[in-house]
Amino acid sequence: MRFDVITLFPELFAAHQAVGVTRRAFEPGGGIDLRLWPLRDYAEDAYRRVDDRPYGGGPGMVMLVEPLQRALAAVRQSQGEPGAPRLPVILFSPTGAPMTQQRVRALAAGPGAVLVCGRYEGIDQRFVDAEVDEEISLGDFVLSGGEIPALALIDAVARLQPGVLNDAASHEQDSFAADSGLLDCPHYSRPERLPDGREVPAVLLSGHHAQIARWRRERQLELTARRRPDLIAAARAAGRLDKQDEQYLASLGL
Ligand code: 9D3
Repeated sequence: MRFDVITLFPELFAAHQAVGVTRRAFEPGGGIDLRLWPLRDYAEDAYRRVDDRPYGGGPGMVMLVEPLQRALAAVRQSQGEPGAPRLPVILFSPTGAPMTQQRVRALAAGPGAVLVCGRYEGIDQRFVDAEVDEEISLGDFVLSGGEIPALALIDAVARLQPGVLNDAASHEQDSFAADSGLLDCPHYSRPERLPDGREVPAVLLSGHHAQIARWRRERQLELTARRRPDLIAAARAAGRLDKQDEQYLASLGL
């Protein structure tokens, strides 16, 4: 699959591609062909201007339509091999719909997308109206642009590429991944006892696999009920809580 990123700051994307388990996804044959399109290269005036003041007044600057349109035209031309699908254009914007693992999974299964990273107060609405298929937000907090949300999406898609996570089961156990819809349980490793005396929960050292599974399920239920009651409601509505789960939640008074 292919991601074409239109951005004023292409250098932000280089470090991510170079590190960690996801690095493989960006190597040849790794599943993701990531191409960067520096928006400043598509400014045409002598000052390489990509923004201007908003009509109607007010604070901040607005990204100009024309450099964005020229950059997108260059992306489309590069995608123009016969039979190539027309990739959707995703704009990262604080007014977009929240990113979800469901959306990440769907993108990972598709041919890719053109990712447009906004900066300043926003983008001229005429570009959005004419060219953008979908607007995505990273959440209800204020960033200085769409690059970090784009990186978040690329990272989430990269780790779903075959061969990136060697252990297929770790996908399934992720918070929000297909099955439980509950938050993950706590994890422990060596040493069994820290110098200050704190120990690993005994059940995890017991070798009783059924008891370990039950303990983990109860930790998931307790953590999710306390921290994300919305996810408990969703799991309940989807029929993902059994009688034993409900009894345990009732015993917590949650
Ligand atoms: C007072 C209006 N502000 C909206 C909250 C203006 C504004 C602030 C920050 C307009 C754009 C931005 C830059 N942010 C993004 O481009 C952005 C973003 C974000 O700020 N939060 C979460 N997700 C995203 S995706 C793109």
